[in-house]
Amino acid sequence: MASLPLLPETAREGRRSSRPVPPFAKLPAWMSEQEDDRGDGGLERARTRYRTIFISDLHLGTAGSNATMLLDFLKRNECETLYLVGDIVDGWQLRKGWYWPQAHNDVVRAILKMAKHGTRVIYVPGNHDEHFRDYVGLEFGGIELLDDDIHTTADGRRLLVIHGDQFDNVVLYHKWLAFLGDGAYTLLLKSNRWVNRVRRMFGLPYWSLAAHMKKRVKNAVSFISRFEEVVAHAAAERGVEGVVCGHIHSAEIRAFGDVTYYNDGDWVESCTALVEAADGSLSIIDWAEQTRAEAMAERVRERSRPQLVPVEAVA
Ligand SMILES: [Mn+2]
Repeated sequence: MASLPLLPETAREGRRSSRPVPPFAKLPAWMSEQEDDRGDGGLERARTRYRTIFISDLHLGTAGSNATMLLDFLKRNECETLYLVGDIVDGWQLRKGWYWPQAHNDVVRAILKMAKHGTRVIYVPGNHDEHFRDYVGLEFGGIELLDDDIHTTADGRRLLVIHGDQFDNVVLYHKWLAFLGDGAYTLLLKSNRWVNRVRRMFGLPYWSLAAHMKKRVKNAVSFISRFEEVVAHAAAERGVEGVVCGHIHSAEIRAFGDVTYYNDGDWVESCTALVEAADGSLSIIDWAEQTRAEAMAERVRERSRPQLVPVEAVA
């Protein structure tokens, strides 16, 4: 049998330039190294570079997680340091029943890939992934696990990075604390973890401040502002200029005296992240809102593009 004729050099070249074969066949196409060289609309695919990105409350392993939206965010943005500020994987939910769609897997792989390609990834576990708290100080696949951390911004401010569940009981018993004093405050801070450890032992679901808040819609606003106050107070006690947390699924930047409170929001109820620019300024990105706005702008551009009339039609 005759061997197949070799392709002429030019034809082979042409093939190669059209679409290189990604080295990781199993990874989603956008995760391949050559993605940006495809030349399909350059600007559209350009990544925004930040100094730091903070995300939390992904709740992977639950149906409520907007993993697809998050994948799009991770694809379009890059950073020197990525902080995972807790409730990344929902261990409490996974215990009840295994729910792990492909998109959730892709998020984990995308983060691991960022770590592999030079992004410093720091994972500060929350209450829904508190099982990881037993491993703080260790490193997995280039991801550092820490109880909390101090991040120094480009303009030299020190920010405490912590999930925020540590303050649940303090928030709840806020009113009484004025009478009970500092000892009670410290005790409440410690008790929260134990309460949930006992609940876990008895197979009870995690007691969630966010869920508690939603049941009392009338009081939700005061709950949120009380949480913000309590966290900012804790940051002031630590002598830092600011605090970055998650937990209550409510993105915010708010000044409390000398301390700035930052909450990076969530990827369940909203699709928000906190980002630090090269100059050290921080802002909240609402990815759902941003993609909506971009889609609208694209539609307007399409409409205003001059219509080409074929020559035959004119004749
Ligand atoms: Mn939480």
